[in-house]
Amino acid sequence: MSTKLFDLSGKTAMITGSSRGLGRAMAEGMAAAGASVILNGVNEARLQEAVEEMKAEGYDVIGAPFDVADEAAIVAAFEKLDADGVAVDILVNNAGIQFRKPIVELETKDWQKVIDVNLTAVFICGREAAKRMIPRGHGKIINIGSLLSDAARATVSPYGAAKGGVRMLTKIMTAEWASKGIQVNAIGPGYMATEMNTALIENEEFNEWVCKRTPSGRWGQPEEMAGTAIYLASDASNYINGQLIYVDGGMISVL
Ligand code: GCO
Repeated sequence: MSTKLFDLSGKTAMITGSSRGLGRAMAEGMAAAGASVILNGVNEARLQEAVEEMKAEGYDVIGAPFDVADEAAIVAAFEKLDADGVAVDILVNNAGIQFRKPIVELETKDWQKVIDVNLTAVFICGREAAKRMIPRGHGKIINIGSLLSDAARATVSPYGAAKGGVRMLTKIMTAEWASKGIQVNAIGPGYMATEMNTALIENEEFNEWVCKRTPSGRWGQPEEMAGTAIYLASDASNYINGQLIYVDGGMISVL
């Protein structure tokens, strides 16, 4: 079987929230597989630094600075890509924030911000990408879920509600777009060693829990997301649709 199945040459991938963390790791992997990459971030300085770093590695990279919580900014970003003749073949809806607080202490504004970034942005970016993929008859959309798409823990209600929604939105996008040649799937990261989780890693009790609760016995590394992202972005997954694939060291599967 040819490895061309996993070749992303000639494809352009947009990864939201990709200046660092999981998004950056997936962007690096897709670029190494041949894709041209559109990095996104809300902090323009950090985004430009990431673009320059990846260009220095010899990759074809541009930056698209927009806040995924700002619908007008998303629409304008896609319209600029249109004007520049850049077609997004692969969209990774990765941008996400976390806000940990018990429900009874959580203010609605903080709930809403997490929902806006972690769920509504997936809808808006997905809609804008699909509007352009449908006429072309092909496209790949990869939404980033979470263990919290299926399993719960206390103090992360907006994040879990959003990630549960991402799982279902992935299926509804499939229902509407699979017949148009678009494959929509999700990746569920386990407990990954990212900046979002620094507080958890540095918490001795939580760190011990993750290492004991994860069958692989350790936190995941951002780079360990790249292979599944490449797979779901490539022709190797043209008959995979509506799935959520866990990259979690086995945590979701073992009591
Ligand atoms: C938390 C963590 C999780 C992980 C990841 C697990 O507070 O429990 O932030 O949400 O980041 O989503 O899949």
